[in-house]
Amino acid sequence: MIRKYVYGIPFETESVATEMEAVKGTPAYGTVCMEDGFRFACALDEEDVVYGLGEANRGMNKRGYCYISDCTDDPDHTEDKRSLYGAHNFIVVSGERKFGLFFDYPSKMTFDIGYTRPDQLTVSCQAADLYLYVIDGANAYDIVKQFRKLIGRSYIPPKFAFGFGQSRWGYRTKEDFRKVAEGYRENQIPLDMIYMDIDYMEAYKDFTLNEEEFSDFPEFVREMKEKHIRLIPIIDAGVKVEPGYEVYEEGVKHGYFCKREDGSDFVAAVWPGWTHFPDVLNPEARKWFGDKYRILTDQGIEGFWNDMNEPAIFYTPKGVQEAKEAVKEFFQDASGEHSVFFQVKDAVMGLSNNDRDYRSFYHQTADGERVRHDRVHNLFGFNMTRAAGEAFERIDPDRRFLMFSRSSCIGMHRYGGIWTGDNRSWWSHILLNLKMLPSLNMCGFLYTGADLGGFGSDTTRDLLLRWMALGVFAPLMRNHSAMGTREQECYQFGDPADFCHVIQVRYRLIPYLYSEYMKAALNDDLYFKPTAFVYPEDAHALQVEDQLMLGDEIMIAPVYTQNAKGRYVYLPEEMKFVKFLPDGSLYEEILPAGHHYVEIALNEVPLFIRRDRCIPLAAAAEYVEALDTEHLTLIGYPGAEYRFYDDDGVHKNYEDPEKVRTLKME
Ligand code: MIG
Repeated sequence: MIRKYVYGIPFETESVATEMEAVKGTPAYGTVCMEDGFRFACALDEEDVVYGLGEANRGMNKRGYCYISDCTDDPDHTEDKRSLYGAHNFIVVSGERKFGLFFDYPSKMTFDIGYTRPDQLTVSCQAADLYLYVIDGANAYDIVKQFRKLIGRSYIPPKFAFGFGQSRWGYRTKEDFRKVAEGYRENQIPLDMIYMDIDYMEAYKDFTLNEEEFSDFPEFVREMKEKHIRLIPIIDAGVKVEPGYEVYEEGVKHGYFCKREDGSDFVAAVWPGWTHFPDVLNPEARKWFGDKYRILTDQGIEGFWNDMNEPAIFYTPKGVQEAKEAVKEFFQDASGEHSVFFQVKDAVMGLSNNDRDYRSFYHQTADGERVRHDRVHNLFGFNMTRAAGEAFERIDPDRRFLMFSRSSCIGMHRYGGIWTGDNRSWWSHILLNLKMLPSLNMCGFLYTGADLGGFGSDTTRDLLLRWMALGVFAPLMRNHSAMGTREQECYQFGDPADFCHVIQVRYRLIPYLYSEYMKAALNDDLYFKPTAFVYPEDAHALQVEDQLMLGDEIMIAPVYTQNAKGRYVYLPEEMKFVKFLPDGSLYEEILPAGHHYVEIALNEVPLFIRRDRCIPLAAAAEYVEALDTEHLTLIGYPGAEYRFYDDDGVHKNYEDPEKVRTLKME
């Protein structure tokens, strides 16, 4: 049961896909105060667990910290951070009382979840203009499913997007890409995608190609496709200011860029230097920007990743001016006063992603209203990706395109997935990745994954292997790293056999993973769940933060500690422990419910099959299209049945009942 409340005059975010009448009165469970902005408060019982918030820091249980929905480009995901790239304002309180809350609000919002006071939840924002959805249900899982129905079906990628992808910031030339393709193919390591980061463009101009290298781009795309590898280019939010550059000229001419108060085009520096931001909140501008993706799809490209769309700002002319003055004053000042030093420090350190800049430009919305950016900040990434998603519908309505974004807001889950941004080669980030996955699913984001091996800092062989043994299960499985860090393609660590094995396990599992993804997407269900969602009566399961349920059949429990030879795992029921061994065989052992220590070597991939269930396995292949899904083996409990969904992975006729067949394990 869902109730919708309205406060003030909300901005229509289009996060929710279902029309609903608002009800009068105050929501059960809490109090609303509208004196100074908006504030929802309620008491938390000792036993309450709080789920949700999607792409947020810390645990699956969000209790005990303060989170701020404020899409931010921050590459330091340390434990103290309150904001990451997304704004996912959905939480579920689960204890004696069980209810979900969705705050449909487009700007900065604070979730104090037992932080200021351990027994109090307070959700607040500056403007008392929003919709609040309150969801009652039998349990947390049920509430999440109702919410997912409310916000509309999650994005469905093409099947090739379940293959493995290699990326690195720094690939620039054809030779760079060929080397990666060869590194994988020569070593028989499966691969479906190579990502093109910003250096494929000419001077970081969106929808252009570095002509010297890619004068015959369609030919190069074809060359890679012959190897069964797809190139996936990045698109950044900022459009370079450069007379003669078509995208710039058109945008200026038609008024499609975000504007300053005086009506001039807003200028911010990002990778290309000075840029304008396409006003993706304006439907006409959104259509225009989306249609630009056609420049690349016409050349054979079938997928993209959208970056810098918080939108990230390095600096603005105004910020630079102020910093300059502060620096000048500092050097002229002989007083030795600290205050002058701190002033210059603040002015320089605060140049990037500054609130003042976000307050200095405007969008033109559907109804012709002008709205200041900071009031709708969290909608930018959503609408940039929506621009692409809506364009794909026009380009080829029957075809699926790969699309994922860095910044997001609930609503964007209908148009694309997300990757979780600039993590580090830290062991703690394997665990952060794991904890985020079910929370993201709760908010509609099913096609997600982290940069395996870590984006920033130098990786190590063991870290990459352990992280990949988690990534094997994430719909988006990609190895990506930053310029200047140690090279981390899977063939850079001596004998690649172990990496080859781990990725082969991924491909063997794709029939199952894809089937579970499709069932989750088509039924507004979860692909990843906390164990507590499946075993709500089990007090231990309620506390597990380092294991996940995947689909209806398996549980995963990767190793995330350096030098560990295994790990502790909790089984809420009897399960079959399966390890994929490097020689291609399986280790299988039935373990009773309870706590266990299981040994897992660096080159083994573990999973647990639930009692009386089974999953299909394919023979390994070097790319998704080569997988034989007609001849599958089943592993798990003999006599069990599995409802297997499969389709061509390209088109959208999902509902055809022929696509599901029942497999029975002998
Ligand atoms: O300011 O395009 O998160 O994946 O490699 C950095 C370069 C810009 C940030 C993305 C990262 C990408 C990088 N980008």
